[in-house]
Amino acid sequence: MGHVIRYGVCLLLAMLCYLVGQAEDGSRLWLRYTKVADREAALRKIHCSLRDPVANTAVQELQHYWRKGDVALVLDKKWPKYQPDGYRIRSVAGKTIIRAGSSTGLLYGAYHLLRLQQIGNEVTQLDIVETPSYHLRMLNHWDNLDGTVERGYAGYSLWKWDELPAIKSPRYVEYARANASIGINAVVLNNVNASPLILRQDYIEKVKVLADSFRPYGIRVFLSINFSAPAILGNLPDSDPLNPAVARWWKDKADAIYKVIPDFGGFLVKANSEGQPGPQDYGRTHADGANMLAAALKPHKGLVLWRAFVYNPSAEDRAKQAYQEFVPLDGKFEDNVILQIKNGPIDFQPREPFNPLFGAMPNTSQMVEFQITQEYLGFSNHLVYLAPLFKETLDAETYTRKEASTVAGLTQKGPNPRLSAIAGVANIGEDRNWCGHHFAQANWYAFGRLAWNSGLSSDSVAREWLASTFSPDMTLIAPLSKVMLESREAAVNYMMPLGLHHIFAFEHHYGPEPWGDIPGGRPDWMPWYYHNADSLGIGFDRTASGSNAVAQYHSPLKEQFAALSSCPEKYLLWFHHVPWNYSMKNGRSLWDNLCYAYQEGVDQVRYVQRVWDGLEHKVDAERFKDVQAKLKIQAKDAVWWRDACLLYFQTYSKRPIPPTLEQPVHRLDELKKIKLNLKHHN
Ligand code: BDP
Repeated sequence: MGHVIRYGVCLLLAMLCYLVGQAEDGSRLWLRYTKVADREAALRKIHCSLRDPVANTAVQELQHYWRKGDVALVLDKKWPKYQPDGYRIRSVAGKTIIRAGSSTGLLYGAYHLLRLQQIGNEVTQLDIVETPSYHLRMLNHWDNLDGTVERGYAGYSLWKWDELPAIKSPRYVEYARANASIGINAVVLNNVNASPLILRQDYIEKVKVLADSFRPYGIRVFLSINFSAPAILGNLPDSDPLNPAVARWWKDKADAIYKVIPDFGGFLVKANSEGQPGPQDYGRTHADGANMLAAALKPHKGLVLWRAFVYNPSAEDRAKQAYQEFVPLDGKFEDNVILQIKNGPIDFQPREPFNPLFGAMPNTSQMVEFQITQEYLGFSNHLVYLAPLFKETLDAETYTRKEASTVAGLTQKGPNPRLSAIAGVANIGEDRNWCGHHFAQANWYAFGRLAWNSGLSSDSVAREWLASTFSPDMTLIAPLSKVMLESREAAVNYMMPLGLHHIFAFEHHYGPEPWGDIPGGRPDWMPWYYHNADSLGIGFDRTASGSNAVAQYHSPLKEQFAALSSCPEKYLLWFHHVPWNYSMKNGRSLWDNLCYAYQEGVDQVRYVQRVWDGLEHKVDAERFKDVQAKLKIQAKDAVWWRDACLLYFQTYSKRPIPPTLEQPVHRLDELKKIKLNLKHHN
């Protein structure tokens, strides 16, 4: 009898697991292919001309999920050598042929086919050629060794350092597969604020297990390093890059890593930035530091990704400092060093002009770093689709050379045409739906797709993602792609319109705190430093009468940004301190425009809510409810932002909020009391 009961319980549990496994918890991301039944599979052939772990993955994926006839995967020896990830897909006599110069190209071709099938596209008359925009399409994880994630809003880290190397979570492979399906081929595993421990031999053994799990999906592993590791781990007296013992230590370390991870990618370095150690601790330059590491990695074809995110608490405008520090070093970096530059000159704000470093160092390889995790965009509570933000930077014209001088062009065709890269700070954690918000998955997806093809439109990527993740039903895609496309502008409106920036609450960066001040604290960490509101007006004067940051841009941009009349209004308060009564292009005063913008942001979020509510019968109940609940938070937050900013700025402008607009529902003194207890893991 006991047996029977136990058997019954087991059966019940198994059924439950099955049901839970099938539940729409978002864990399947955009990969909702349905498996081909064995009998159907036997009717078509998937043939491949080479065998290696990556090619085997391609074959396996097609075998499991492709239902439209035979496929031949063919290695093309004549494929251009420096575009190994490209492929051609052709339909020939009822068969589909994927040709590529490498097994990774075949894998990407296979995922392309599966995507077309999934979103319901025609797949029998294909002739497609694809070459990726960037060689290295990478995610940067800001994951700490204690399992927390800096600026992570989807739970703890996916990497279980305590369990590794013995236990291999099945999610390592699921993660790799999701990345490969959108073309991501490199990942930095750990936080740029790096613990030196990651380089200890026992950690390298753990990293090896992750690298082994990712390799069949064409993904290489990189590590963030701590510049003081030789002193801390190696017991050397210092970590001076010109000390031969230090250089030796790094060389030995690189050799030890490559011994267990032969395709290791290299090091990402945050040096002399926000308290991190670096070469300047010893009077050396960033180039000295980067080149010393480059020499250690070079024999193994490894790379150094050196971050340009540097600024000191000085009298100089923070927005100018990276340029001042790095431009004089142009041409001094080894050819396996890439300068990794945040999209804007401050710090992943809802909107920034592009970083003027792009194009200002013609003899140095440069790459863009975006933030996919929404540190400054409502964490995983707000629906903000980031493709338009990514595109805004990539498509920005820098005027720094005759051809290909957009940020995308410069980073794709730099001084070393065989080496181009792009990075996004991941928004992934151990949450069932990976990213905290179902729609945040779209930002992981969009980053990958744009890294693959920066020419894609935000709209087409949104539609593709919606079709794969929810349904190819146009009555769902049309309204949702529209709200996704507007969602970033909505966030700018309810947080920081017209070029305002960095008026977040201190440390956690979630809500508004334009009044924020910590007596004695670093000015460049205080909101007033950025908004400069006073009785006359608001905004940061970066023209010649102020910090003159405009001068870092190339003509005609510098003149355009410098003149109030020609400065794009979306950057107005970024570059100018503008009188409250300044008459804007629409004839209204600056103050009234601010009021309208904040209200528009609030209205836009309410519109998203209405659209979403109208789709209840087209979306599974679980995801419908999750998103609905998050939208409620977002709508409330938008009102909070509007009220906090307008009420606070009003203490300077002394002007009424136009009576045609919704009036604040909060009181400033109450808003000032809000202190969220959100942790910031450093
Ligand atoms: C800032 C984050 C901080 C990061 C830093 C960086 O607030 O947590 O360490 O960027 O990129 O935006 O290094």
